[in-house]
Amino acid sequence: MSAHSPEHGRYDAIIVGAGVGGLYAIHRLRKLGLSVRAFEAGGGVGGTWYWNRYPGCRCDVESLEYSYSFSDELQQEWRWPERYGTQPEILRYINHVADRFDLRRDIEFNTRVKEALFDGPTSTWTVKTDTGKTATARFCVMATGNLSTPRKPDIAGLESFKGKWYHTGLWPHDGVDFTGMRVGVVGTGSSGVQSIPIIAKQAKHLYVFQRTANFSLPARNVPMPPDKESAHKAEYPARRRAAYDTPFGIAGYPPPVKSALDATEEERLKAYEAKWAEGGSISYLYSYTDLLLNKEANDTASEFVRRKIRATVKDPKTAELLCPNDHPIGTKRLILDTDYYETYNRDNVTLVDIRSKPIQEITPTGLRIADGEYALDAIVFATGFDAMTGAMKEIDIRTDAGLSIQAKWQDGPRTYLGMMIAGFPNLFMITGPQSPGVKSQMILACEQHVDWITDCIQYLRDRGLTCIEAEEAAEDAWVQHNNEVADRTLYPLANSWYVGANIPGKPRVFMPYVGGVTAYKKKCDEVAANGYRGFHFGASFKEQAAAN
Ligand code: N01
Repeated sequence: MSAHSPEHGRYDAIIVGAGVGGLYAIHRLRKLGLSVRAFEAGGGVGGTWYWNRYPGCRCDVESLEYSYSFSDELQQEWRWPERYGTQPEILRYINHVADRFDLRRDIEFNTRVKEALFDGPTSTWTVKTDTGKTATARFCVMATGNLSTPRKPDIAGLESFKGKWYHTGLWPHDGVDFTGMRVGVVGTGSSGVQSIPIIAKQAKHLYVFQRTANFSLPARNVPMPPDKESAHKAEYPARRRAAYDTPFGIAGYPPPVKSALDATEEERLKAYEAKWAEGGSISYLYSYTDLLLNKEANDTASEFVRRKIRATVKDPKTAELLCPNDHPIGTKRLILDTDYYETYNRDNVTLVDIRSKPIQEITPTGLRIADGEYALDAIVFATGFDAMTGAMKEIDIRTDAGLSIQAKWQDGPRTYLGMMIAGFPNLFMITGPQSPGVKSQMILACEQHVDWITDCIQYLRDRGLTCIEAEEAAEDAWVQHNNEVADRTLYPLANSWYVGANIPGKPRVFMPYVGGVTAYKKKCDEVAANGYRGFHFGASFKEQAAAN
């Protein structure tokens, strides 16, 4: 079969996904002289920003930070119109990057990878797509994203509903006009909280079905101040480097210096008030050193936000329902909003508590909970994703030694550095589980992984090596380290998607690395500098064991 034939292509590297990570992987690996092919399920580039087009969708990291750093010309020339990028603006930027670096010619759109099989003797991966194509490559890079497998809840009767229903993560491209409709939103995570104020302005009546209240802070979005932009751009390279020396991969926030418990009540209120006025989640969590480590310290920050909710929402019963009380602030993704709590003061918005009265069924005309039926014309599921492992497990990833990702990860993900998996040679993940990815600035995280992967492939090529695989012992130690680091924090206390709590039956394992970007990058760099310590070159361990 000839190379690049439509039925079966042979490449040096296959990349699964053309979001932020996949695009940069195309760019870097191509520069290394590799032939690459990317498969993308969507009809365009952008990954999460391609799919999540719900009203109000906006990044919660400031746009001057949430952008690629690999091209100084790009970061100098691109103009971000607002403090936080909207979904359309970010997608426009990603499309610009794809065009500017001529990335599209190596991408097959509307093509979902269904299977990936590793062949030990030839050290190659063969992938099969839902369009009937196969492709073979030495390396396979999974740029499949962490929040890319939308989950609508299994509520009885949905198929009988006569109105329209939507998932925020699969939003129609031409938008939805809710004018004059009775709309139900199920879910109050970031997607719900961002979309609710906009939908409320359109709908005749909006019912928000809340199971768990979440903490949200005001984003304080503004048009980009020209002086802020020019000051940032004047020191862009230094700021990008500085970002790696921060826990969340975002520079510009002075690190906290003392415990919340060493401050007086008055000092704390002043500090929290200033952060509340400034807007932004990192800033708030940076108020004190121990907000994510000590429950008593955290209580002070959590209670401050609860007081703000009570002061904002006029109906005391609604305000109390909106006050989170089952997790410390910051242990679930801290949300940034525009007018979220204020929205509950509108006459056309009703908060419905489905914790005490769970949803029973969806009927042809609405949604029934324990105390009656709510008549609806449309339902929006802002119910989240099978996070971090969902996209990988949707693909049938196997080796000829009989391993499958489904079996290997049945009790939770196991990786070395969140980039490779013992037993799966030459398979790289961009921002995989047990890396800081979702707990950091995602574009920085993608760039760091792609740079590391590119250097690793260069190392192999320079030495005529064809295969690299994580050692089981190194993986075990990394998984243990991840758990120990997480257990020293308050994160495991929350029923979050970080532990898979939103998916019934998913093993409860804390998945992101929360030891901070600085420590993580240092570890990755040390591993590479020491000849890829913890990795084995050559045939798969399993095959070697079988041969001996
Ligand atoms: O999803 P979520 P999301 N019945 O999982 C509820 C990123 N993001 O799409 O908490 C009733 O956070 C569920 O209730 P509970 C960001 O990292 C970023 O909002 O499980 N309710 C919860 O309220 C974020 O964290 C941005 O009790 C059900 C909600 O649905 C991540 O994506 C914007 C239910 C799901 O919340 C995911 O956010 C958007 C059921 N059966 C997203 N099942 C920005 O950059 C679930 N729920 C700003």
